[in-house]
Amino acid sequence: MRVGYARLATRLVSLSQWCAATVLSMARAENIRAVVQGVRYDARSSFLRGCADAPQAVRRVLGNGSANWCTESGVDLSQRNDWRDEGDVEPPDDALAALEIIDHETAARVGEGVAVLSIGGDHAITHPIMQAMARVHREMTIVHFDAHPDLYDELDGDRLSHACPFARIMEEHLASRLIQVGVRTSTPHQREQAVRFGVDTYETRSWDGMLPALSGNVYLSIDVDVLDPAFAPGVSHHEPGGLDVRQLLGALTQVAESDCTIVGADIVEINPGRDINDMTAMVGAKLVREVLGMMLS
Ligand SMILES: [Mn+2]
Repeated sequence: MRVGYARLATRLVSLSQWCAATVLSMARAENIRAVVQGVRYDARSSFLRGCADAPQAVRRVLGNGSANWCTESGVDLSQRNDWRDEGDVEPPDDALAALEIIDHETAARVGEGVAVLSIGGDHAITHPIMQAMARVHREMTIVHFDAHPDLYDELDGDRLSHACPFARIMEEHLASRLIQVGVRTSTPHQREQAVRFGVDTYETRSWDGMLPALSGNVYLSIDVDVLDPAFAPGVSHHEPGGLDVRQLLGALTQVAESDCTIVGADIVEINPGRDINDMTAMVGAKLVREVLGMMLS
């Protein structure tokens, strides 16, 4: 029976690889340049769960008629056929199984010329997403917006916690450069980790609003708690003293105007159970529109 299972497993892997290749070639045939995926996973959250409901909350306000589908620079996403929403990835709570599924699903979507925008989920999802991205794209620069550096070696014994993804990403050399913007909670341990991994850190207390020059392949990871809780109350970890939405959009504009290619992005840690009148879901929706517009420009 063992041989039988092994053979079946091999066939399932071949089948899934064939499906992934087919999806990719279909995407190319249709000129799809960006896809959106929801990642309904919040089991690695250290404080509160609820982020798994963010993809629906963001999609609901994107489609409820309260705003149009134009980016600030005038790209009307409702008139474009070069992007599509591929629905949700719904991993089980088990960390290793979840990582494998998120990696696998992302791998089926990412390609040369096809960027993937993920709506999280807690920040743990960025590690398996980057595993999939790194098999396609070399020498990626991550621009990471967050109140927290998420560089813990482990938190409460969990090395796959949402507080650890950037330690795992840098250890596995999934990116060649990590730029962190908006950090205002770094512990002595995480400061050591930042030095160890050569992180380029722009702390909120001293940031002048400027990003360093960017080139090559860029991945954007946006934890919405980079914003002040006044502008985005619907997150698990309120950290006062954060950016306003315009400062974040200003930084994204600098990325858009630099000589780089945005190969992927995630918008994570929105917790609808903590939101007030969809304020934070609307911030998420705006970020989806702006980042999609950047991917398609
Ligand atoms: Mn955070």
